Amino acid sequence: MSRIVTVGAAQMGAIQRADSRAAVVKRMIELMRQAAAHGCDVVVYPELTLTTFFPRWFMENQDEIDTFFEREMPSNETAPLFNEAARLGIGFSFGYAELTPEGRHFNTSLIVDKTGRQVGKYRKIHLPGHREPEPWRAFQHLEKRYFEVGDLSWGVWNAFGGLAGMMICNDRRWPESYRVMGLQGVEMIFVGYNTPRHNPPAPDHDRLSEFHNQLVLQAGAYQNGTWVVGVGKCGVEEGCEMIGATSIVAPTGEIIGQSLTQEDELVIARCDLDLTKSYKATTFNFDLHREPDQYRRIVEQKGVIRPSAD
Ligand code: CDT
Repeated sequence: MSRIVTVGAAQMGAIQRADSRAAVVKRMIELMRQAAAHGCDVVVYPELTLTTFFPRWFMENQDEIDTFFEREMPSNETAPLFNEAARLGIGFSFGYAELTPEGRHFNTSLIVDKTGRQVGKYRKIHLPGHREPEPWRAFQHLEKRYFEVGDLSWGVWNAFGGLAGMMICNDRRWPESYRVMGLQGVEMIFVGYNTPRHNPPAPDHDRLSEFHNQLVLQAGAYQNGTWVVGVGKCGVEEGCEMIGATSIVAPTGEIIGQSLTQEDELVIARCDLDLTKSYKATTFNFDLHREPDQYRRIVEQKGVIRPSAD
């Protein structure tokens, strides 16, 4: 038996601060049309797709910060994307900065099914970077300042004939993100990212940026018997270089599709959701082989031991 979902991973090249939402949505629609022409069921876009990666800039004026946030979804500016998807009969997932009616700020992503229904929402939990500006950096990473920690945990939803879930960028480096969805039987995880090549606090990691991206996507897929679709916003955005390496990873842990450029590029793969079954039923049969009592026991006895600062 097979349950094929054809996925289009819609990598996006740089989006500058001066680029309008309308211009970005136009690029997204172009990739969506390519995906539909190739028979894709779903097209997946990066984290914070609609704007430049604004946490690289320190802004004090909340009105200015809020210009990067969406108060409603769809809005007048994003409606053309939703309308085109409905016309094409294609699902999609993308990230955006969400400002709720209560004034809360989240780094959010959505799954919209082929009928245009918003089936799933996720708010980023692992917010990297720092809260206070660090003037020594050429580029800030102020996610902790501009967003609240997501309050929805990691759900999974019936979509595209299987169980789909989401995480956002830095979440992919943490095994807990995959495992919480793995414990709910997830079969396909969508993860958009904006990953600068240069990591100011640890520049010795820079040469490993793509390797670490692949490492976590592949390990997360294999260890949870799930497909993982990792989609980057990349290229040189306002002088800041970000990695591409958009990848579609099978439950085997193998990368079966990967981008070749640092620009808008669609990576397509036919993904059989039934390939998840043998991993979930054997090596990673959680009911049979996980030992949560033992995981907890030593931590409860000793507490969490943190490395010293030096
Ligand atoms: N957007 C985002 O979460 N970016 C972070 C950069 C951290 S630097 C290691 C990421 O994990 O890719």
